[in-house]
Amino acid sequence: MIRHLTQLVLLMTLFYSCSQPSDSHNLVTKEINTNWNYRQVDGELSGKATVPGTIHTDLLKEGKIEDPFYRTNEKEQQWIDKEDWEYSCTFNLSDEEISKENLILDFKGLDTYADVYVNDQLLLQADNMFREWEVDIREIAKTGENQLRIYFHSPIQKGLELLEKQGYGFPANNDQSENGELGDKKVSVFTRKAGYHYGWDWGPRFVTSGLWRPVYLKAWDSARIKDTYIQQNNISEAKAELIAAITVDASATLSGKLIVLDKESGKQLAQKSVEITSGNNNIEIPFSIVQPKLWWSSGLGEAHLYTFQTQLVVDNKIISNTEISTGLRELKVIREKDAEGESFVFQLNGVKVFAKGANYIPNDNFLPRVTHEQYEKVVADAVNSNMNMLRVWGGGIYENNEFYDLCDKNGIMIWQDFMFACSMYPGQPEFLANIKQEAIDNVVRLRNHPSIALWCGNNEINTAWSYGTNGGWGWKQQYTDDQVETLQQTYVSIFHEILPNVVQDYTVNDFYWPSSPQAGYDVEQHAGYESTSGDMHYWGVWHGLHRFEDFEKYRARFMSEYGFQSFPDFETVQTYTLPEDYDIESEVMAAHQRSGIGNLRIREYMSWYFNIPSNFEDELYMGQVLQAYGMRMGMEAHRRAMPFCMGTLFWQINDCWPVASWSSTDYYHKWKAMQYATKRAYEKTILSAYINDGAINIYGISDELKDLNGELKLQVLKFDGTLLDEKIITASVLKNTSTKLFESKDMLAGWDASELVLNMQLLSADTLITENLFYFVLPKDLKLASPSFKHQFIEKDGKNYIEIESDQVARYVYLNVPGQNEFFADNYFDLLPNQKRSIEVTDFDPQISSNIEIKHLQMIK
Ligand code: BMA
Repeated sequence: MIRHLTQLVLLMTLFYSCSQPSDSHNLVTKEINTNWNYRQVDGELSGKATVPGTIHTDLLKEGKIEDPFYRTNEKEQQWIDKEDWEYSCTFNLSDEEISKENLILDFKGLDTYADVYVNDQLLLQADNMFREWEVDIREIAKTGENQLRIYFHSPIQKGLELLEKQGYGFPANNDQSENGELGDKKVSVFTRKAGYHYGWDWGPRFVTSGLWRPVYLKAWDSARIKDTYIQQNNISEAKAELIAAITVDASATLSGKLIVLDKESGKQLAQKSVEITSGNNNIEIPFSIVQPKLWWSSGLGEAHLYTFQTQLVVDNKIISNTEISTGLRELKVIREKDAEGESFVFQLNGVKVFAKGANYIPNDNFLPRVTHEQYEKVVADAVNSNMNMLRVWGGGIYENNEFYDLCDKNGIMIWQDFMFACSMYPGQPEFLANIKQEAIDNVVRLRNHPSIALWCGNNEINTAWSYGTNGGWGWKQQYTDDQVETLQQTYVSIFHEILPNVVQDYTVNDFYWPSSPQAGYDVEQHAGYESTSGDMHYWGVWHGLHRFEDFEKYRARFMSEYGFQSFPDFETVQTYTLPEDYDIESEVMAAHQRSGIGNLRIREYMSWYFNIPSNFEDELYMGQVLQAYGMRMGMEAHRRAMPFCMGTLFWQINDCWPVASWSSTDYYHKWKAMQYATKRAYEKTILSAYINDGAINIYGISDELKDLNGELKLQVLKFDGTLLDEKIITASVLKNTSTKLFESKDMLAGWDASELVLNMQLLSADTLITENLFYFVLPKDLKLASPSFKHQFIEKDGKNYIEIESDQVARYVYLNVPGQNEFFADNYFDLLPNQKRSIEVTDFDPQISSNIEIKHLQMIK
């Protein structure tokens, strides 16, 4: 029997390998990225260009402008976006390439009004940075040298023409037209280009031009697989029912077969004979995988990816193939009526997931210079601080594929906005058609990514316009009734027709949400701070001058934005300042603080909770401590509100230049105090306390899928470590929710609250699961003594650590090595007396022991 089986396997292998089609390498692809030059159309400037790139970075590289981010250089560089620029290069075509039936140039991204000429013939007039353009050059191209020339019209001049044609402007609060020397002429809305290029309340104004994504030359015969979409129709642990929806683009009729393979096992999953006709052919091939490995978000399980290969085989030759990596999962947004309103919760493979994360903006004003390492860093920062979701916000870009690949691989779910934010838009048919094509291009490009959890129409426009009422941000007051009607109609067309239709037509089961925030799907369902359905942007803290304690009151079903600013640390500040600028109110510091109320707010809140230091460096430190303190209260309040609230995404994880902003990591991806606070607040299981009506309430919050039965240990300590009281209570922390474990009005038994800290520990079978500290009074009212520290660096198993201890409670202990890159796995932490802490140090340099600085709250005057 065994012998027979072996023979059979052998025979099958033989048959399989005999019938294996050979790869005919039909498609030739090459990137056109060398020998580029730029030229100022009405001026003298010209030189070598980098593609992908921008005019600003080309001018910088050639020394024709200074570093745009340094001091107030931005001001002097506003002329660049008023100019037309021409980019050109030559590329060679071989006899083989020229003899192919199909020859195209594939522009992955042109920023933005770009007239494309090949051998002096105009082939394309692009007008949307977010679209991909393919141009047929078959008739124009020749063997040997060919010329490619791209004329970029000034986006500002184009915008001004469009504004004039329109006759009236549109609201665009963040468009810094004044800084762009355009007075109140806000032209950003007329151009399909990243909104933040025109400035934002955390970003400078650099309206770029250039080839911001690569250009490819592609040549092939007869047919190519243009696109493969792995449709996930029914996914369970038992079975994944899938369809490979394949688009074949053919220049002639042909007979062949399409094959779908699993790359890892080499196993053929499906095959279909096909009769291809000239043009686009859409072919669906159903297949299934029994007991698939599912894709899970970070914290819940492995983010397993399958790689599916598709092959178009004609005459036993593979003439075209594709490779798609995707994760198999069922991901839904559950909106169900309940006693309090309507839920808003992501459900992954049947598990309701509390979303922990942040909003994400582009990593640079000059997009093409963002490196793969930087993308890796942001996603790693998210994972390492226990996040499972990022929101790609609508004033930036539909990110590069590599960003989503990293999110797929690391289990970071993506809330994906379409690129519309805080503005109203023109509604001419050609503008709407452009938007529709932009949506199709990006939905088709991104739909195989398992990380995409939701598509959202826009950022805050529903709230700002406040459809049908006079509320919102007061935008309507400047318009006649007819204009209001027109603007509203355009809003409905884009966000309630065009975009949801594209999501519906081009994806299977993807969820679309018209605007963030909204209380419901309908256009009239505006979100307010009292909403008990939909998502919420809670800006009472910061804009509304609410106290941090108010995070407890405004408990959203899904908190998709809230935030508080801080300055970057001193070393980052030094990258854009001179010593004479070291004052929060100096011209240079003010140029790197784009929120009009920014410094005022920071200082006001600082005076409520901490002290305002007199020294510049200390103020930077204190600003970060303040942000971490307040935002941690927010994160914990949202998690305590589980399962009513099922998500918290703070504003914002990153920066696009060095600036004071709401970010938790700065432009150089350095962790601010808040990122460390996030890591703690987003741990799988936490203890969290707050005072309500004079009573301390302690909660156990868990993202685990199993209940935990353990003990809650509560120690009331004096700052020198004296133990005043200890309680050990049995505690059941229920799975995937928040459980109140303890409440008491007389915990302090007459002691002075300003001299005490509560050490809370959750233990299970004597193992410490999690711990947290709680102080009974505001930080500024604590009677902290001056601690002395002992520290040493040790090496263990090839890793470096700092061991540190203190003789008194020390708050917000900040370890820093000026001018060096050490990363401390924990920082801005509190130390209890005589509790040795061991913290891993990466990028360790032995020199650091002599240079290390230790800062803490008590030493700041
Ligand atoms: C949010 C965002 C951004 C802005 C931030 C801070 O509403 O959507 O528009 O940068 O507030 O004001």
